[in-house]
Amino acid sequence: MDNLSINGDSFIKIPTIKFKKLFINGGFVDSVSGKTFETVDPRTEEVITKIAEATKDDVDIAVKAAREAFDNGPWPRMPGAERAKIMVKWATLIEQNQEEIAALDTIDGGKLYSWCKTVDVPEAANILRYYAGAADKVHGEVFKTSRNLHMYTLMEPIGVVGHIIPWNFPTIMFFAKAAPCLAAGCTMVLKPAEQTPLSSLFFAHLAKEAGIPDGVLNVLPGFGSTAGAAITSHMDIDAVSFTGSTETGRRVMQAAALSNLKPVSLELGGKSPVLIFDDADVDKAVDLALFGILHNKGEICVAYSRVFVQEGIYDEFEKKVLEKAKNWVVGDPFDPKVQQGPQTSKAQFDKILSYIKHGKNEGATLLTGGKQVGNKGYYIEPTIFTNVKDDMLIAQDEIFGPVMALSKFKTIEEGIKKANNTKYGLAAGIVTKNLDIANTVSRSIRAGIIWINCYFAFDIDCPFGGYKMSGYGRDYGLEALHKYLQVKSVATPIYNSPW
Ligand code: TXE
Repeated sequence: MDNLSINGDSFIKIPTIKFKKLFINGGFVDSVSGKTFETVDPRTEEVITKIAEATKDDVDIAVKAAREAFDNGPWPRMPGAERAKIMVKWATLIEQNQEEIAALDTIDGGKLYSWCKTVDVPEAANILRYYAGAADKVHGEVFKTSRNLHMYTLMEPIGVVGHIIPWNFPTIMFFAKAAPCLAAGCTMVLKPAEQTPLSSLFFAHLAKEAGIPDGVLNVLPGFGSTAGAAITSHMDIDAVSFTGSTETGRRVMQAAALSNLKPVSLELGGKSPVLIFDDADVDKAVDLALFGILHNKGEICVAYSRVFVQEGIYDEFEKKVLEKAKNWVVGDPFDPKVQQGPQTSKAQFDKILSYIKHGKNEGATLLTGGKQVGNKGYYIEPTIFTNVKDDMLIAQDEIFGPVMALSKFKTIEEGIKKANNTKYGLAAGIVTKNLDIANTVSRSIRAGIIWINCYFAFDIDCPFGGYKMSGYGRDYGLEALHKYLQVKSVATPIYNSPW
């Protein structure tokens, strides 16, 4: 690892990239085609390294290994407690490599290093330990039937699972998918996003070190239209778990339907509202709203991208939010003073700027921001639009960047109506001290998670997923474990039953 110096201070060691090949059947291998692709540092727009590119042939080989590991290997057959031991060891290895993993996500995805180190990486270890704890508590039920039958259910692992993950949370997403799947006794093939393959390959290496048997976990960097599509349409993959855009989610479901009807779970886009009521502490509400849209540079499916402020405090809110947004620190994500790094990719950077242009064209007022910061790296100013009408594109489409659509509302009913005026239903926020308002609004908004006086309040024990076009199925909690299990009913007659 090399030392990185920012403004004369030496902070961090930039890791040497050790793993660049596909991870199949317990080893790192070149792709069948020999193809590679470049992964780019969004801070500098420079190529970090070349990574082996999986295509359909590699998916076939990986699925064969995962199938063999499932049908004949030890993983699904060993007691849950044994799987748990290996998963716990994996968690420890992750913690031991905390700084290197955090740095990989920072150079690959522009994420804040300090946040990755103190939140994302420890959370990965937490997720593993949580599901390790569940691995030996998977059981069915026994039924008192209406006939002379002894009937019970077995909870069996669903089989070979395909996971496709996005680029905004490469570490947490990896474990939100892999940990419950492996705890259930499944085997898996995971495709990281093409923009952020580095940490996934590192996790594969640590999985091997922890003792996960060959073939159980396979990691295939590559593109969606080739490797991703080969996973979703594979006849020998039994289930797919996907996180990404709503548009791609539709393709995933279609491919599953047209192949072997595998069940899919989809965690898709969002356009989450936060309703700030007149009784709110304005300073706190401003902090919450800004964190809600600028955290992880707005590349979060649950971002508070629509901010609705009740008319009594609107003017004060607008003045204060403007002041704070102007002082928000954008820059190198390794610098501990920085609050916002670069967007993950050129494509995302261009998409955000084009929505900003669109917002101006459709008549919204640009209160602040709207431009690139500097002239190198995918940095964008914190951007706030006011006078936003609910039917404008910037109020309807997921921009996935540091762009807030701010508007006002009068009554609770109007606020609820505005909040629900979206095809998405992932998250929503409420800022109020009034319990009646909090209770009414939380039950009236159609979204998978409601945060009252907070943002980004996740816990591994609490399920997370979408309503409406934000998808279905849940990650996190025991609900996620059940995605990777299926129920088998067993019956046997009881002769001469006393009952
Ligand atoms: O997403 P894709 P993109 C939203 C966000 C963003 C937009 C586009 O609005 O601006 O999507 O991002 C794989 N079959 N979200 O284009 O395409 C792909 O390789 C199978 C919200 O990057 O959904 C990657 O691994 N897989 C979201 C993953 O899908 C395919 C997070 C996500 O990419 C595929 C990311 C195909 N045909 C973007 N095509 C969230 N919910 O957090 C692509 N992929």
